[in-house]
Amino acid sequence: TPRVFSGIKPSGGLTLGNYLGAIKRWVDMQDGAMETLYCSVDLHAITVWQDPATLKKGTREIAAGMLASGIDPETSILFNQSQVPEHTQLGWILNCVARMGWMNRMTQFKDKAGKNAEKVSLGLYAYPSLMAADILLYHATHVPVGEDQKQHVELTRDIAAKFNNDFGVDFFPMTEPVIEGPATRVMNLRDGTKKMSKSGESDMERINMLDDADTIAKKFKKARTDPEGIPESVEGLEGRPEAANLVNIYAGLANSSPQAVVAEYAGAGWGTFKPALAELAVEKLAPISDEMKRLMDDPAEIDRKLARGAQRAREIATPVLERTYDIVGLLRS
Ligand code: AQP
Repeated sequence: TPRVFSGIKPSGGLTLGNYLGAIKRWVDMQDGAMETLYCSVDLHAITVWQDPATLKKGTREIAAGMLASGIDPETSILFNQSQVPEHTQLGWILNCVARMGWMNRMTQFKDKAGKNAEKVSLGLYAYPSLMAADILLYHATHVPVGEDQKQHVELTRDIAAKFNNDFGVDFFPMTEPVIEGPATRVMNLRDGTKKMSKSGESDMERINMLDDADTIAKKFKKARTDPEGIPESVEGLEGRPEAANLVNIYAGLANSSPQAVVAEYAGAGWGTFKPALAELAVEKLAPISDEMKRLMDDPAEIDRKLARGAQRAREIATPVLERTYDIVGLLRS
């Protein structure tokens, strides 16, 4: 059965990048024919230091963000990773399948570790193998992700193929990354060559889902651009990462395409485009952030929904883990 899995790390507040690159597309997929599982991946968040109280709050914020954006916890299975212990159990087995050489090629690790590779946690290095377990535990066939995660989904396929080959089984599927739409890579507002991240240094470089209307307007106003305005056609955005980013964000929010946005604003200066973008962003995000705040006022209710989601996730995960243990030769009591 085709099945969708995806997750977000509670390593900070949700950003517009998470919304356009992930959650908004998850909502669309939920209404299709495939079964959908969406997850807050707290075990990935702790690969770098997290303040414990902030982590709990962040996990609930992600759940609230998904619910407020339209993830229906009856249609989709919405849960938090550490509440389904099978993720770590399968993760260990896959650690023993994945090769050091494969992990060494992960560009996200290189970016995050930088010159400090000796000082980062072992978990940060192994994280793509736990991500493979997240996906394969549900035999997920499709993983909607942003461009930045493509390499990790490819690694998941390599791990699945090696497992199947080593044990002579046809057990784990070859998962497809699903990367589509105009905003699969939302960039940093101050530097269009870097992606917009939850944990980036300055708050001015990202739009947070909980930002108010004035903050959103201020951040777009101060966003870096170049002296040229909106070109006559999308070709005119080449080599202009900041300009392309703002056009892509507009297209993502408007359910439109960069071509259509450029056609509408051809020749306009940033003084026209940026306020229009801010207005569109507020129109789309304010209802979501209002609903998020309302949901976060009742953490016990979020926890109940997550507990129910974990229970449903385990119904799928338990038999897959049992079978994996059996294939590997691990005794079960
Ligand atoms: N800037 C982005 N543009 C498009 N998609 C994005 N995603 C994240 N940032 C962008 C997508 O959101 C999903 C969840 O990502 P994540 O939070 O689990 O991990 P991340 O990509 O490492 O996110 P951050 O915001 O950069 O977190 P930090 O700063 O803590 O490392 C994924 O599908 C991702 O593609």
